[in-house]
Formats: sequence, structure tokens, C-alpha cells
Amino acid sequence: MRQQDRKGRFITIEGGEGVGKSTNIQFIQRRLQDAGIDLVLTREPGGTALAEKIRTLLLSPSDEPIAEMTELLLIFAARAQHLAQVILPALQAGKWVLCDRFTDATYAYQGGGRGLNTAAIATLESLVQNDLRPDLTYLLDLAPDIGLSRASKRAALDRFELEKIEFFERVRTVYLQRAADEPSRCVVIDAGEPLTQVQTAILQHLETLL
Ligand code: Z5A
Repeated sequence: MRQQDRKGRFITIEGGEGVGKSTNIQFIQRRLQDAGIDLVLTREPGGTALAEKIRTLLLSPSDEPIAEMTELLLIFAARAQHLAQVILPALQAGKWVLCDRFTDATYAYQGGGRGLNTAAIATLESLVQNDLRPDLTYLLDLAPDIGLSRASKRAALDRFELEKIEFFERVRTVYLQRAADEPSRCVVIDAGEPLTQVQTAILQHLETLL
């Protein structure tokens, strides 16, 4: 589906560990639904039964090391399924899609964190998504040590959260670079502020959208 052929809007929320994506995506969902928008809330990796199985493979600590290229291909396999089953049909039907992480996360984690070649990611992005890109991305920015400490209080650490702090510093750098490169799409929110302030900043931007 070409960008100009779809009716709904595609919004993503991004950021490192424990920045508050889950908390704030529900806040965004409520505001958009209050405005009468027909909305699909979803996440990556995941969003369909098959893609959620791939998510489990990706997040579970495993005895067999997962090769970096295997990880990248699994992420795009899950994305292809998610696009076909959920995202594209919703956008075609005029719904808005609000997605917890998308391909910016691949550039940040697999490109920045793992050090995979950005050109390989861009090739897969074009293959899997054609020209579909988010219309708007909220990037919640937070120092990784604070985010990891928030995340560790909540649940057992997953395979990514077991990485060293340097990994998450690289993830953050790529996220911020992408936001700087695409200022008309990306809105950077300081997630180090108290939650009410974070939500005020999001709300101020959402109102301009509505
Ligand atoms: N991944 C990848 O490598 N490549 C890809 O292309 C994609 C994903 C799409 C799963 O993502 C993993 O997949 C992810 C990268 C990889 N790495 N990991 N792990 P995920 O989104 O499911 O996982 P996550 O980043 O770990 O999400 P999270 O831990 O659920 O964090 P969050 O949703 O951003 O945070 P939260 O649960 O809303 O908040 C965390 C805690 O902080 C919670 O107790 C809140 O009440 C609290 N909180 C939230 N905001 C605040 C403020 N402002 N102040 C104080 N406390 C707060």
C-alpha cells in the first residue's frame, strides 16, 4: 500500500528500557479514543499470535546464543506478519494505529546496540514495509541507568535487558540521531521528568494533532 493510498494514521512510541512506553501509550490511547478516533493499539515485536511467538523467542534468555543476523531476521519476520495481519488492514480501513515500538527500534537496538550494518536494516525495511513509515513517533528519552533501574523493579530481566549499559547508551544515541534527522516525524519527550509532566508534554503535542 502506498503512503498516499491509506486513510488512517500510524503513530509509534519508542525509547530505551523502562522509559515509560507502556504507561504512556495507554494515556495516548485514552486521549485519542476520547476524541472519537477508531484506534488499534499494538506492539512490536508481536501484535499477532505468530509474531508474539517470535517475540517470546527473541526475549527469552536462551542457552543457544542467537546470532545477530538471526535476531534481525526474526524481528523483520514478526514485522511482516504484523503488517499483513494488523497494521495495513487497519490503516486501509481508516483506523489509526498506535504501536509500541517499530523500525526505529531496529535501527537503535540491532544497528546501534548490536552494531549491525545500517544498510542491511534499510534493505529489509524497504523489502518488508515498502514505503510505509510512521506518520508520527514519540521518542521517550531517558538516561539508560535510570530506565534499567525502573525496569528491574517491575519484572525479571529479559534477554535484551541483560546487556551491558554501553549497549543501551548506543541505543539511545541512535534514537536521538534519528529524531534529529527527522524532526517533522519525531517528537522527543524528556522521560526523566515526573509522569504528570511527561504526560502534559505528550498531551500538548497530541492536541496540535487533533
Ligand atoms: N526490540 C528490538 O531489539 N528491535 C526491534 O526492532 C523491536 C524491539 C521492535 C521488547 O520491547 C524488546 O524488544 C526491547 C527491544 C527489543 N528490549 N527489551 N527489553 P518492549 O517494548 O516490550 O520492552 P521494554 O523496553 O523492556 O519495555 P518496558 O520494560 O515494558 O518499558 P516501558 O514500557 O518503556 O516502561 P513502563 O513499563 O511504562 O514503565 C517502567 C516503570 O517506570 C513502571 O513501573 C512505571 O510506573 C515507571 N514510570 C514510567 N514513567 C515514569 C516517570 N516519568 N517517572 C517515574 N517512573 C515512571
